[in-house]
Amino acid sequence: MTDVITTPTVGGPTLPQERRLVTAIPGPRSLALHARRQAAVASGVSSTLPIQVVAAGGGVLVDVDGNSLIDLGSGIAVVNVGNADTEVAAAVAAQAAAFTHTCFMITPYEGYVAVAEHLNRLTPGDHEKRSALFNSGAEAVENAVKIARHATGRSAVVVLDHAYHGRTNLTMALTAKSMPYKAGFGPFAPEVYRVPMAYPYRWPGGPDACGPEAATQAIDHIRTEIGADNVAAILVEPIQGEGGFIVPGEGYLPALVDFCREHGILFVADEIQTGFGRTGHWFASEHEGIVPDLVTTAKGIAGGLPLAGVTGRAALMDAVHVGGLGGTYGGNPVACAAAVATIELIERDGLVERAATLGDVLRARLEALAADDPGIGDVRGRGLMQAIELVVPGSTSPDPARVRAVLAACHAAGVVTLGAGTYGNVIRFLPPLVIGEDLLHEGLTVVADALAATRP
Ligand code: PLZ
Repeated sequence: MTDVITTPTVGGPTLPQERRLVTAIPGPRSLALHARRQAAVASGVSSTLPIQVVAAGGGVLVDVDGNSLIDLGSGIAVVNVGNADTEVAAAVAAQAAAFTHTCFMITPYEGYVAVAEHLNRLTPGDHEKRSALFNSGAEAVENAVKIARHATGRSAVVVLDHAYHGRTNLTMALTAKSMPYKAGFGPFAPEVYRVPMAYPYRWPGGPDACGPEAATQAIDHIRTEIGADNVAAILVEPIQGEGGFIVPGEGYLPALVDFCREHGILFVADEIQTGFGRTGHWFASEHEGIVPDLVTTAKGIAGGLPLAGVTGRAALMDAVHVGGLGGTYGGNPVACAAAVATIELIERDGLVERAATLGDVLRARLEALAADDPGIGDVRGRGLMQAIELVVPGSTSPDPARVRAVLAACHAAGVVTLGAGTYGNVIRFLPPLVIGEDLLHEGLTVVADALAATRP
């Protein structure tokens, strides 16, 4: 035990929007808490940057030593509306003062219904929809698979190379990458099949051929080795997240959608990382005009509170028998109050449009960096979901060591940046949609300096 005191501090948008370092990162109080944490918390739960946060808001995180860091990660695409937003915090406080839990399966309440109405309205397509709420992204994905299997009477689920869908047993099976997500945790759920993803930067035939060729390979694999009639659903991230912010080659997703329609297969979009304005549309499927049969949501839905959803065609969602879906906490009233406030804020403040315009700023900076750095092999993404892929110059060999060095330098300089990618060689940028443009530029200048200092 140490004597570190972590008195809560008021966060939210009124926190000074500045990078301010008063100690080394992490500072002495953070390190003391980190030592406590190591003695108390299982080491399998990792932390990218062990500063201990006491307040956050807008585009900054403030730690226990008084440092203010620029947030280019949003807690992995969660606090799209900014941390501890005033209206979200007020909605949470009001709901917590009224009631915190009844269990929607026992005695329901309006907040759950209101979130379902918002999801039905905002997800792609104007067909009749229904929603069900859960606690985490993985739980939403599991339920989408349950619904798809029930509605189709089929069992096979098709997922893509580089996919990430969660850490529960079924979602580990759906996730592609072994280390750290799956290694040693098997056996995994059966009836999960993986097909090629259209990864333009790494496609042997080049980025232009990527979409059609990958679709042909995927469809051929389904026809010959799985059997289209056995497939309940094809599950995709419309832009892959943990896999490295891979935007599928043009034509790939529409070809899969057509194939699904032809064979009675459900097309399920996992919009957990891409949703709620992140990519410059409410949902990333919209960039390609895709209308999924089912959509999973989480992360950005509730301003930081745990909430997730499955939204889909009414006939599919209602195919499940009464009592077949649920869970003690799914659609918790406090989380629902946060979600209603979050969604209203995104709409009222035009944050979807802001993600698009600020995304152009971010993209221009990253392309300028790539123009004179032969170790940046690719710049990609949409809106405020962009990334750079680092490679050994003159090749496409991944350079994860440089990514680790760049991230460490950014962290030391007070900028929270995240890695990603099957090969660990991607740096991803996910700032809150409300971040000030100046602060975004300052954060990116720190990234630029870190890249310059590590140039191969
Ligand atoms: N689907 C597309 O991005 C969560 C996971 C980080 P949960 N991504 C961040 C980690 O290392 O655990 C994610 C996602 C997509 C599903 C999930 C799972 O969402 O809320 O983490 O369960």
